[in-house]
Amino acid sequence: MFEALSEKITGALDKLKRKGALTEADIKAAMREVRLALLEADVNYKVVKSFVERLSEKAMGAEILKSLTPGQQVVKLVRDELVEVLGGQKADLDFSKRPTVIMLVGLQGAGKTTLAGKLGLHLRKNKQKSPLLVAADVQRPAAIEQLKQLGTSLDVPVFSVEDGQTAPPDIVRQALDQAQRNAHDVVIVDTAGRLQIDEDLMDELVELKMWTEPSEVLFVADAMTGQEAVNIAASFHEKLSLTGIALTKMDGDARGGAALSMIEVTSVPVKLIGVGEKPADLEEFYPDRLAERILGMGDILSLVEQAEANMDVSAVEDLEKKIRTQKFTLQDFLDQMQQMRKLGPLQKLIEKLPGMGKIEVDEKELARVEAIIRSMTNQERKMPKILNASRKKRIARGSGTKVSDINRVLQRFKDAQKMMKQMGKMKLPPGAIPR
Ligand SMILES: Nc1nc2c(ncn2[C@@H]2O[C@H](COP(=O)(O)OP(=O)(O)OP(=O)(O)O)[C@@H](O)[C@H]2O)c(=O)[nH]1
Ligand SMILES: [Mg+2]
Repeated sequence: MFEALSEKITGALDKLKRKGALTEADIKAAMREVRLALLEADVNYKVVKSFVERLSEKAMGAEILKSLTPGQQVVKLVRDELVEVLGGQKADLDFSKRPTVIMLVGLQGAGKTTLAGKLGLHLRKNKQKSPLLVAADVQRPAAIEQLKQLGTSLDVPVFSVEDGQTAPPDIVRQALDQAQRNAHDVVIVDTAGRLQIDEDLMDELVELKMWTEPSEVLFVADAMTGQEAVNIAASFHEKLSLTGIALTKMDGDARGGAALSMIEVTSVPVKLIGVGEKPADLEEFYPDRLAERILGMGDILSLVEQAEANMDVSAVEDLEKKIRTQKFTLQDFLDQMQQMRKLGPLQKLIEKLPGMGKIEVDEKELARVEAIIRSMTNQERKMPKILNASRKKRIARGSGTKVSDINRVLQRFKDAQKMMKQMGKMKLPPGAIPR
């Protein structure tokens, strides 16, 4: 997602960065490329127009052109303007009411039910909440079963009524009683989707909203849909006064423009993003991080959060200590690789690292590295210096590789060590966003 956009925009801006001094013509040329990149990414043309106009005006300012680093300044402007288009500040879910009712609405197949499960898991695991999922999609019999199975596998309780006649508002009312009895502080309501937005569906949702007074009405939108998503979002918003958007399938290869346009057109903030089919593939949405990801500045913080949620925390702390004290060994390298595997496909992780968006992960190569380290003795893992020619030959035999492969791994490890030394010296206050 956003890869093509990211590539084009960074291309245009890199040209600016390389130049010492900038002329108005340089900026105009860059703005033209930014404009094209956005249009090609399927961003609504009106949104593009106002975006580029705002940007050009600021970029042409005398202080930018005369500054010592005009290219950098323009990049910062683009970043700031992108953050604005993406909603500006991060918008949190509102948990002030108890129970907090979160209603999920949207078109058929948008990912509502999946999101209900993901959100339930996220709130239980990371926010110390006690969520209750409610199956208020009575259109499809299979829908209730889908949510029940999801809830069971995630250890999040599901409320349902399967008599085939109770209407969604009644179901939700009963669910709220249940929530009260069982001390659930969040109630997540999964509603029925439709292929087309029809009056009946809307009326049902409006009624449901009236009865349940939800804290959040989240429009679940498939990021892969094109321009028409903008109008659909607008009409849902008109009827239901949405409080947020949840963009799903952000892991797909959509161009991303519809997502950008939806935010700008409805002014409803994106609060959550779905980045895969698995229950853990949910992230809170940070406009600044996505803007920086689009501009190739990486998304280290989401990565760190994802890592913290999935990794063994003591192992991470341990690793951090080793990095700081520079005692990182090949054994740690191996342990770290195993921890990384727990985070899922490496490609996804790598894409979040600054400047690494284009690197392809070679899983075979990783397996080779692992095999090589496994063929070393403990002492060798701690002190790779002792690896002489005969030891290397033994390891090559043991791991089914060549001595040149081993040298390459050792060189990489040295590079990693060097990088870690530098990281160890960096001092960032916790939670600081590197700009
Ligand atoms: N790749 C990917 N697939 C997703 C994501 N979220 C949902 N899906 C898939 O999208 C399909 C539809 O998801 P559902 O959650 O059933 O959609 P829904 O909105 O509840 O659909 P209806 O109940 O029929 O209206 C499923 O195959 C999901 O696995 C996501 O973030 N990434
Ligand atoms: Mg569903």
